Amino acid sequence: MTTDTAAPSSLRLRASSVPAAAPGTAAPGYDRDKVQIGVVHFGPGAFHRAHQAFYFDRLLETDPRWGICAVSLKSPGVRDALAPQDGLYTLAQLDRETSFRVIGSILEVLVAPEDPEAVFARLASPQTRLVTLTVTEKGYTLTGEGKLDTGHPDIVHDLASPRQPVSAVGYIVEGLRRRFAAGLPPYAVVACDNLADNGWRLKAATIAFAQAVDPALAAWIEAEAAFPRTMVDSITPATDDALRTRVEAATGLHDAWPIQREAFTQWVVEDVLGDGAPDLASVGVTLTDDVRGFERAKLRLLNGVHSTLAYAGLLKGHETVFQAVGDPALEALARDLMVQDIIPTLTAPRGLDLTAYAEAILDRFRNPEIRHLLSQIAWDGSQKLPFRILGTVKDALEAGRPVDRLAVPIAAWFQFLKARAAEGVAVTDPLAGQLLAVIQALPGDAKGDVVALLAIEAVFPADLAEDARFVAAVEKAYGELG
Ligand code: CS2
Repeated sequence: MTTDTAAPSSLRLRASSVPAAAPGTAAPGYDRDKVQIGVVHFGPGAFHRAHQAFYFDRLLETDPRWGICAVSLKSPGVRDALAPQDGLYTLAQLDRETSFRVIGSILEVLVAPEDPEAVFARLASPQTRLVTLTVTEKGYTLTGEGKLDTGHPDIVHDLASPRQPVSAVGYIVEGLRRRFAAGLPPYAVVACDNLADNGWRLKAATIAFAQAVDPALAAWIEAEAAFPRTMVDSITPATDDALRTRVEAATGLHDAWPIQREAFTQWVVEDVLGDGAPDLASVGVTLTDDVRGFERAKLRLLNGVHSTLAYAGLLKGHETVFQAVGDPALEALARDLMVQDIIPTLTAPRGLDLTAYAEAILDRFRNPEIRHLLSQIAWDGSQKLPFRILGTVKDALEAGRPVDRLAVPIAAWFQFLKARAAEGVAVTDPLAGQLLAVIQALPGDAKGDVVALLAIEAVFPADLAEDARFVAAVEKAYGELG
C-alpha cells in the first residue's frame, strides 16, 4: 500500500496541526496525554480504524481508560504511516451526507515481529482489559470445520515455540499465560471478523492451543476468560489516492492513511464482558444475549450478497458494488436471493424486520459516494464462502427447498477463478496455489469441472459436495455463466 504518494501541499496531520484543520473537521475533545491504554487490538487495517477505533474514540470523550495499542502481526505499513501523525488519522464518512473526523484513540502501533516483548508487555499489563481482533477470516487459523488448524504453518511454529508466537492465537495465549503466572485476571477477547460464532470459535481455538502449553492455563481460560461473539458492520472500501486528495481538500491537512466508510455502522456484542468492562452501550454498541440472530442475518444477507455481486459482477465486467447493484439482472438476483432463499433460513433477532433489513442493505449498496471495488470483496473466497453461502445452502437442503439460485455465487466463484487463471492473474486467497492447480487440471465439461471443484475439502464439506441436488444446481449455473 502506498502511504505517501503525492507531495503534500498542506501541513501533515499530527497533534500540533489539528487546530489548523478546516472548520467542520471534528477532532478529539479529550486530552490524549491523559489517555491510558486499555485495549490491545490485533490487525489495525481499514476496518478496525473505521469501526472499533471510532467507537473507542467516542468513549474516550467520557472515560480515559480505553486508548488502543494497535498491533500489526506482519507489516509495518500502518505504523510507518501513523507514527509521523502521532497515531491520528481522518475518518471520512461518505454518504448522502459527508463528514470528516480526526480519530485519536490509537495511541501506539506496534509491529509484532520487530518487538514481540513490547506486545507481551501490553498484553500482560493490569490496565489492559480488552483484546480485540480484525485479522480477517484466515487470521483465525481454523480448519474448514472451525477447529484450531494444527497443520497451519504458523500454528506448527507457535506450538513448537509458544513464547515466540507469530499467530494471533499464539499471542493471545502467551499474553494470557503471563497474566495467569502474575495472578492477574484474563482480558476479554473480542473477535470482530465476519465468522459465524466468531468468539466461540476463537475461544475453542485458544483453549486447544493453551492445552498443549499447560492444561492448568487452558482450564483457567475456559473458566475465567470472556470471548463474546460479535457482529460488526460498516462498509469500508480500501484507501486510495482519490480519498487522500479528498481528505486533504476537505480538512486542509495531509493524511498519509485516511479511512473511508459509509455513515451506517453497527456493533453488536454478546453481553458477557462483565464488571469493569467499558460502557460500550453509551457509544451506540448493542449488548445482547441474541448476537447469533444479528450475526447470521448480516453474514448471510449482506456478506452473502456482497460475494455474489462480486463474482457475478466481475464476470459481467462491472468494477464496483454500485455498478453491480445498478445492473437490473444482478439487482433482481440479489433481492431474490435475500427474500426467497436467505431470509427463510434466518430467525429474526428481537426488533429486526428482516425484509426491511434486506432492502436497507440494497440501499446501502447504492451509496453513490462509495467506490467499493468488487475485486476487493472477491479476495479470500475460500475463507468467506463457507460462512456467507454454504450455511444457507445446507439449511435450504435440509428444509427441502431448491438451491438453484444459491448455487449461482458458487458457480460464479468457479468461473471467476477460471477467468483469472486464463488471464494469468493470481487471485488473493490463502488457498490460491491449490485453487490454481485444480483449475489447471479441469476436464473441461461442466459436470467434470464442478465435481473437481466441489472436491476441495477445505471449502466444501463432503456431505455438500456429494449432495446430488446441490451438484446439479451448481452444474447448471456453471454452464449458464461459462
Ligand atoms: C465485504 C465486507 O470485503 C468483503 O468481503 O463483504 O468487508 C463488508 O463490506 C463488511 O463486512 C460490511 O460490514
